[in-house]
Amino acid sequence: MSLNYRAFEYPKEQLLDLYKAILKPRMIEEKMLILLRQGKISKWFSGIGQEAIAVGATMALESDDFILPMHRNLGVFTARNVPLNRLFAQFQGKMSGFTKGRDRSFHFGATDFHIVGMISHLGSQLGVADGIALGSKLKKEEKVTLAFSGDGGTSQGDFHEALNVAAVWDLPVIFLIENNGYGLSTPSSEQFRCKQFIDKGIGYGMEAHQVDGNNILEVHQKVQELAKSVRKNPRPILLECITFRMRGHEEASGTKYVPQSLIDEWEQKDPLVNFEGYVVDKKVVTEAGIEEIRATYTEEINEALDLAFSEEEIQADTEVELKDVYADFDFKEVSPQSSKREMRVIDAIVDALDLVMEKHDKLVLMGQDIAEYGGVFKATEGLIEKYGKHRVRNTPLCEAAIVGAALGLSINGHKAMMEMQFADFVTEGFNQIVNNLAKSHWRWGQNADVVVRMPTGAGVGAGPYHSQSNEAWFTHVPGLKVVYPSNAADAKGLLLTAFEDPNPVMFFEHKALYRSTKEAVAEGYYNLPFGKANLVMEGEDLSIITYGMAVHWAKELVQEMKLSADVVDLRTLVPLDWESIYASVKKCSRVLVLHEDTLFGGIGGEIAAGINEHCFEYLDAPVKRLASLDTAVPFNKNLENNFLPKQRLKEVIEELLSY
Ligand SMILES: Cc1ncc(C[n+]2csc(CCOP(=O)(O)OP(=O)(O)O)c2C)c(N)n1
Repeated sequence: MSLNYRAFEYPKEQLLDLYKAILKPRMIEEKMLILLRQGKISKWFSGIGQEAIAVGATMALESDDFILPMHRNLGVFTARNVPLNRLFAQFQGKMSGFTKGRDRSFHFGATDFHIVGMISHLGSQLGVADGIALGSKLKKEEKVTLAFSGDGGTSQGDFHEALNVAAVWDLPVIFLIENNGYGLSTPSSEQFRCKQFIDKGIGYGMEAHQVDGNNILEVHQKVQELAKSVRKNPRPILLECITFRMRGHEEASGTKYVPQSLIDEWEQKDPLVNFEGYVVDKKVVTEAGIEEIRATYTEEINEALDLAFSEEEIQADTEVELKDVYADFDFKEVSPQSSKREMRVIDAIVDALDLVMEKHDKLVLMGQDIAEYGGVFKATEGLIEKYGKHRVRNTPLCEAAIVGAALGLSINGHKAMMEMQFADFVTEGFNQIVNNLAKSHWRWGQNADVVVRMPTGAGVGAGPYHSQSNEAWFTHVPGLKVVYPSNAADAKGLLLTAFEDPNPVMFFEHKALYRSTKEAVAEGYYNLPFGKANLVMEGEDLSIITYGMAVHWAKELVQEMKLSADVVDLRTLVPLDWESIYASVKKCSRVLVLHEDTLFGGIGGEIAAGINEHCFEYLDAPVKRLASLDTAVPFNKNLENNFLPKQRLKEVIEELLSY
C-alpha cells in the first residue's frame, strides 16, 4: 500500500461506505470501456485513477450542496445516487437521460441532485458556481458550492475571473483543481509556470490547501473540514488535489505522449486498489464481502444498461425541438395607469428597475460601478439606498464570470440582471451568453432568468469600442430574446416584461436616446408584450421597417418629406413581429428595412428575406436595405456621420419611391 490512510481515524461503517462509493464508478467505467470497444457507446473520458477526488469530495458534502463536476467525475453522479439507467440513457442519447438526446456525456444538470454539469468550454462553470454560491449566501442557507476544474482549465480567463469574484464577494465556494499532469496532450510544464496551484491562493486573497488526490480519506476529511468552516464563515477556498490521468484524454486518443515510467509510478498509487487493501487490512470487509459487493454492482449496472439499451431511439419532432428552446412564458398584460410623468429614456429605465426590485425581492442587479456610483449612465441611481448593497452589486471588472454568476443565481432560485457598462464589452461575456444562458433550457430544462442590459449605439463620438450595434450577434443565437426599444414608454414596459420572462433577454438601450427625448410615460407598473411591433406612423406609399434610433430618423424624414408612409418600430427583434411587417409591406408595396447596425449579416437581411418569401407578389420595387457602412464605428464626427445611414436616408427613399 503506497498511500497513507493510517493518519485518518474513520469508523468502520464509514470506511465501508467510502469503499463502496469508490468501487462503483470504477466498475461502471470498466464496463464502459468494454462497450466502447464493442462500438456500443461513442466516446468516453476516463476518470480511472482519479475517483478518490470526485467520490471523496461528494461524500464529504451534504446532499443539497451544489456540485459542478467535470468530464472525469462520474464519481460525483454515483455518489449522489443518480439512477444508473438514466445516466446510461444520457450517454446513449436516449429520452430518459437528462437532455432528451440533445447533449452528450456529463453535459447536463440535475437540480434534484444538486448537480450542475459542465458545458464543453470547461471553465465556464466556475462563474456559474459563484452565482449559485451567492444565491445560497443571500438566502443565508449555510451551503457550500463545490466546483471542479482540471489543471488545464485553470489557464482560461474564466478561472481567474471566477476566483477573483468569489474572493471579493466572500462566496462559499470550494474551487477544486484536479491536478492530473496533462490537459489533453499538453503536459503541465507547457500549461502553467507555477510550481503548484496552492501558490495562486495568495494572489486571490484566498486560502489554499493541497491534498493527495488519490487518497480518498485525505480528500474526504479535507473537504469535510473546509465545508464545515465555510458554512459558518462564507469564503472561497482553493483546493488542489494531486493526481494523475491514467488513460488517454478520451479513449480514442491514447497515451503515446505519456512516459511509461510515469504511468507505472502512478499505478502503484491506484486509489481503489490501495483503499481496498486498507479496508481488507482493517477488517472492514473480507475478500468474500468484496466479491459480494462486486456481484451486486455488476447486477445493478447490467440491469441499468439493459434498461437503457432497450429504450427506443428518440424520434425527432421538430415542433418539440423548437418549443424547448425557450421556457414557457405566460405573459399577463398589465395596462398603464392614466397618471403620467415626463420621462427621458434613462428615467424610464430607472423607474422600471425600481419597480421590479420592489416586486421581486429575489432579484439581484450586478454591474461595474452600478452601486453607489449609480452606473456610468446612472441607470441604477438611488437603488442601492433602497435595496441595499447585497442586491445592487458592484462587480469587479469582468464580464464572463458575472454572466455566469447570473445563470448560477437563476439556478439557485433568484432573478438576475447584469448591466454591461457598454454593449461593446459583451464580447468578454460572449461565451457565457451564447453557450450557457442561451442553451441551458433546451439542453437540460434549466431556464436562465437573466436580463443583460446593453447600452448601445453610435452618434456620440465614442469610437469603435464604445459605439457598436451588436444586436445581430444575438438574434442569431436560439434561446435568447432580443429587445430594442426606441422611446421611454416602450423602454419601461418592455424592461418590465423582460424581468417577467423566465428566458435570457438581451435588452438594448441606445445611449444617444437616454437623455435626448422626453415624453409622458405612465406611472406605476405596466408591461408590453414581446413580438408586437408598433406602427408609429401610418401611410400608403412606403413601409419603413426599423427599430431603435433609426425610428427617429425615419419619423423625422417622413415628416420633412411629407410622405405617406408606415414606420414600423419593431421593438423586439427576437421574437420578431412578422405579421405586422408583412401587413405593412402588403399595404404599401414598397419597403425599406433600416437599421443603425452595419449592413452585412444584419437583421435587415433576415427581414428582407422574409418579405421576399412572403410578400413577393405585393412588391412594386425590390426590398431595399439601408444600414451603416461595413466598417467599425469611427471616432471623428464627420467620419461617424458618414458611417451612419441617416444622411443617405433621403436619397434612398427617393430612389425607392421612383422605382
Ligand atoms: C474552451 C475549450 N478549449 C479547448 C477544449 C478542448 N479540450 C477539452 S478537455 C481539454 C483538456 C482539459 O484539461 P484539464 O482541464 O487539465 O482536464 P483533464 O482533461 O486533464 O481532466 C481540452 C483542451 C475545450 N473543451 N474547451
